[in-house]
Amino acid sequence: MRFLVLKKSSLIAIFFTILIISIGSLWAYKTQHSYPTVSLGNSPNVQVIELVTGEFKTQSSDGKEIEVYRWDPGTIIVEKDNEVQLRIHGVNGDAHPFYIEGTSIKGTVKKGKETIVNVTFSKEGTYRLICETHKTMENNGPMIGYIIVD
Ligand SMILES: [Cu+2]
Repeated sequence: MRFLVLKKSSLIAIFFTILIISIGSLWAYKTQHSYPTVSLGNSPNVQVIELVTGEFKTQSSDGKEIEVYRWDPGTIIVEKDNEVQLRIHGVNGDAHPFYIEGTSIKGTVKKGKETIVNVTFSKEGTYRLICETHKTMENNGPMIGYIIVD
């Protein structure tokens, strides 16, 4: 009969190696099930996205004021066929009447108020969230956000 003889220090090293691998696997498994980029509402199936209306302001070299309103974040990514809730907080600008291109969704975001939009996209693509008041550079825009449905 043959015996495998191990030193005590080898046994300790093997034990710690197994322990570190176990902790690593557990950590990898847990992070796989977390959602770091979106907040989830009451229902785990609803993708809740918080947006604000922002503003950039500066002066050109000849002293002219340049101003642009923006949706922030300017680009969001959502899942196809998934219920999405946009919570848009009005910060800069009094009112932003908007629509989402390719859908029947319309609304207005007012300063100090929250506008909630529930939407489910059944087709993949890039949809534009457009403010009707600030559509172009001449009108303190383009206040256009991009919704990527994947
Ligand atoms: Cu606007």
